[in-house]
Amino acid sequence: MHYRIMMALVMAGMCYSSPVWAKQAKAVIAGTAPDSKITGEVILTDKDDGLEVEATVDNLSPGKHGFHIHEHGSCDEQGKAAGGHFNPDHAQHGYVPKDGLTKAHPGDMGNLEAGPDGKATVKVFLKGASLAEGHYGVMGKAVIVHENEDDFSQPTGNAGGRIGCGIIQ
Ligand SMILES: [Cu+2]
Repeated sequence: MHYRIMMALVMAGMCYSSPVWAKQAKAVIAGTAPDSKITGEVILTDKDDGLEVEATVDNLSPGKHGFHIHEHGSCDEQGKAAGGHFNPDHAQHGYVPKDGLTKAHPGDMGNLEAGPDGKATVKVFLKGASLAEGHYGVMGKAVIVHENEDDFSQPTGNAGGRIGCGIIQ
């Protein structure tokens, strides 16, 4: 009898501790132009207080490229179908690690900076963002790599066209 109660508690504990959402997601980045050689991978890992993002993108032009999460999960029309920045609070544009969610959009990840070899890697923490469903949930949305540098001007950083795109899944 005691054994049965114990097993029931163990089973309940296992169910309770299993998250209903994925702890990790990935966006595979591809160039939006037909002849683009841009490729990349963005790994998003859910932490207690936010989302850790690690990205590697290849075959960029050297220099800085704006890097954001946009609101729609589509890369059609050379990335335009991804819509504007994911911005559930109608906040101003910024950089999450510096500005937080009151002065930045949840997916404002700043810039990727490619070296002379065209390779860029970045690790950024998006405090408050999550893979879980909810106000700051980013699952199914698009990661966009821009043509130009995000200069953090309003409303979206003046980063130009959308040269790379991938959907968070
Ligand atoms: Cu953008």
